[in-house]
Amino acid sequence: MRNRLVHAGFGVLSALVGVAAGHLVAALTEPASSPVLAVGSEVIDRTPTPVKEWAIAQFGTHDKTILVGSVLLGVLALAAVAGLLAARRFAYGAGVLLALVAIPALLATNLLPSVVAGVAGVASLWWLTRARLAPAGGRRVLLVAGGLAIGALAMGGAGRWITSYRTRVEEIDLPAAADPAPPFPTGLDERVPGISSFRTPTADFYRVDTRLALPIVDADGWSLTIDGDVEREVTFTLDDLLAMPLVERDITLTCVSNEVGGRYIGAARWLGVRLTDLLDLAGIDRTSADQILSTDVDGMTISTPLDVATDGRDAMIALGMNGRSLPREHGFPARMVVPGLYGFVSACKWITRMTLTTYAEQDAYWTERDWATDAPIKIASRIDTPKPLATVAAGRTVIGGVAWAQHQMGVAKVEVRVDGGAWQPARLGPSAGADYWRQWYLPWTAEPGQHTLAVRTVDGEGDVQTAVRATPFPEGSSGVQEIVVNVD
Ligand SMILES: Nc1nc2c(c(=O)[nH]1)N[C@H]1C(S)=C(S)[C@@H](COP(=O)(O)O)O[C@H]1N2
Ligand SMILES: [Mo]
Repeated sequence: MRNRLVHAGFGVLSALVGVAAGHLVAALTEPASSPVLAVGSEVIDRTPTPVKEWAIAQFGTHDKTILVGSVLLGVLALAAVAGLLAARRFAYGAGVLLALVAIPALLATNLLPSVVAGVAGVASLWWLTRARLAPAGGRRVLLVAGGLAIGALAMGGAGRWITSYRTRVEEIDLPAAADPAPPFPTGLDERVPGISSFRTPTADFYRVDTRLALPIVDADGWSLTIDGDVEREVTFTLDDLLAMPLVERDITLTCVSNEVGGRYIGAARWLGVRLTDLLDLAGIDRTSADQILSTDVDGMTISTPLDVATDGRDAMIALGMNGRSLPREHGFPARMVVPGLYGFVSACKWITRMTLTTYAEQDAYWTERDWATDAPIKIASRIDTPKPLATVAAGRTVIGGVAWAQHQMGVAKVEVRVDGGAWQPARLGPSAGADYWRQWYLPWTAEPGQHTLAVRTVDGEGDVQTAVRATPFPEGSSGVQEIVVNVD
């Protein structure tokens, strides 16, 4: 038994050395080709939509960590088997390890990290197995295993450090906007403790990416091309875009995967080039094209309805976010932003190409997965304070949160219901435009006991947020958020 455990351990340690070596080589070449990340990305792409929805609902923003962890656990389990087989005949164990790295080798765009992982894994296994057979094997094994463990830690750590160094924020000098946003009003941040900041700090802005590794985009080598159904194909460098008149707008971005009361929403000040200024330079044919198919530097695609993007709203190719250049996480150096449309049909990050085409001709990433193609953001509202199931001191307190009705003339009214009573009008924070969310609060004298709080919003056209529940798939969640709080 003990013998078997030792050999299983050899397999696990060898795999860890291989994974770490692969990660280091990927960090130096192409981070997304790190063997575990390459497999993880493929799992994401192949996961059926309902399972993905479930994972997002269960694990929220930790879904990626859980996914990578599961892939790693699976690899280590098979590596333990490889270790056991190697004890019988080395070639069998080595074969299993090589079969394991064959998967990322086939998936990743760069072979090298997987090849190095395979070589490092097999070499480690061979070394460990040989050490055990040597006279006074026990001590040799300990030495070799210790050395390999330290090597794996060092390589993994170096890989992480190099990747974060290479993906660090690169500041570009942003010119002032030719068409600036109005002065940003002071929100309720100070007055209502626990409410969402009127402007989401960039570091707290939600993130949704299909890839596990951030792409490394070199600002100097980057360009944006408009092609497809256009009079002339045009390509812009970053300097070309920076030389054009820039607009600055306050826009609230929302993810279609946001559940009622969820956190996949953020509000920022964006600086960029008007989308129509760019499309005009290419000359678009509205009689044929009906979608803009955006492609990012990794080949990920997002479709946007052409008529919506060009109906006069402030759609832009954004280069700046909250007064600085876009961070890597949010699409450096450029992304699309279209007020009123969920991110998955508009907000392409790391954008490098916009192809004018039709929905009949070409499918984007989420269209292939049966999500809606035209997906306006639904009117919604969220209670930030008190938190669900919180215990609140009896007496005077405040219920507060945010509400959004992007582009539908904005939020006109927010109403709160306590214990199923009448809808009471909440007080609204300042407006930063119809494309931006609005903070709200309602002073409340809380009586001891358990209470149910609900919120809904009414947009500028008089449309009331529906109570009818819908899941995020396929075109966004709906329903009224209801929370229970205890008052002491
Ligand atoms: N290239 C690329 N662009 C993308 C995505 C992505 O996975 N890859 N996710 C989209 C989705 S679903 C949303 S909601 C927004 C999120 O933008 P954020 O991560 O900056 O908040 O980006 C969109 N743009
Ligand atoms: Mo999204």
